Amino acid sequence: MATKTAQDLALPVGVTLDRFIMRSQSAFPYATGDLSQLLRDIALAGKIIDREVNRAGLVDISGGVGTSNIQGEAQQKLDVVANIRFIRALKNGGEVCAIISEEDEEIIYTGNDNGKYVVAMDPLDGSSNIDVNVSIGTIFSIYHRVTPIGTPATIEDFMQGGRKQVGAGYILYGSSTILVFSTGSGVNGFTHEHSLGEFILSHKNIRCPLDGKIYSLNDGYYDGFQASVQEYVLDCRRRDYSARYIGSLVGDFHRNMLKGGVYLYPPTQKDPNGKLRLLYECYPLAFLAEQSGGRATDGYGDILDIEPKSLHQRTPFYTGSVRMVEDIQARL
Ligand code: AHM
Ligand code: MG
Repeated sequence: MATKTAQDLALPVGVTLDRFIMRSQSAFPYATGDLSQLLRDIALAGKIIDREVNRAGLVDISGGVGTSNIQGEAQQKLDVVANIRFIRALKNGGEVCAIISEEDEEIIYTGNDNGKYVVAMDPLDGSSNIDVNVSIGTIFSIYHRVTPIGTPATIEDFMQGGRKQVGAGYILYGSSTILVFSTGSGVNGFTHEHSLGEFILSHKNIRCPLDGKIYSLNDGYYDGFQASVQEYVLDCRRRDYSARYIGSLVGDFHRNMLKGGVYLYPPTQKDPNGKLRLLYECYPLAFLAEQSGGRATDGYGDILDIEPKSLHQRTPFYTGSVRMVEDIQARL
């Protein structure tokens, strides 16, 4: 267990996100206050989506909207709503010049060419769980733009590679709503206190256990996995590991980061590059994995070292406790 520093002990019980950001601002990269404001904007978007998610069963906003996203998957109404809300919050916030989203093929320009940041996001991940009251999540990744301020952003701003992220995180809409993020000095989680309308620091300096006994993958694809992955799954069974798979990446990742475990989305016969998207699913979670002492690989090297080639590219993904990820990687 991490030893408490004098600064830890000085923190009052119930630190709000705002206060935490204010206190740690000097530790942020590009500590000008803009990134702090951007995190506040993301938190606000999270609260708005949280409200929509909680109302989903009450008003007729869940269910397919009849369109499909660029990957050809049925788009749920709530995905569309979350996408619109998130984009609007970032536009209004003014810190972001451009966004890429799982729900949009092209770069979205916010109209704020003076914004210093670009954001890659999956506004509502876990689409198969939206309609059935199971945890879903928002994932985000933040870069400092590389193109000149005052000009329109370009694809170059999004093609910097995972190690250039200045912040990343997710909001998990589960049994409670939690915002988890890192700006490069550890990972912290803030639980939404609905009655106060505030995110309160609830998971300080999250550390992913070095080893674990939980494995998370879609066992239904077993026959389509390569032999080494099949062998790993058999070993997990022999070792009496627990199989836990929600089918919402954020939920599976969150549990494994807290309890120790590994999440796997290997190549399958159907999806030879895996299913998950590098820029707005794997990079941000890999950033959090490393920041919490865990690991994330595509089976060969660190996810954060993969050179991006296109906005919506996919990659195999193995992430969680270091020893478990290394065990898999050694077999591939
Ligand atoms: P989505 O972006 O359409 O929601 O897909 C991503 C989700 C992940 O949250 C989850 O881990 C995975 O897809 C589940 O896929 P599968 O149903 O193939 O196991
Ligand atoms: Mg997704």
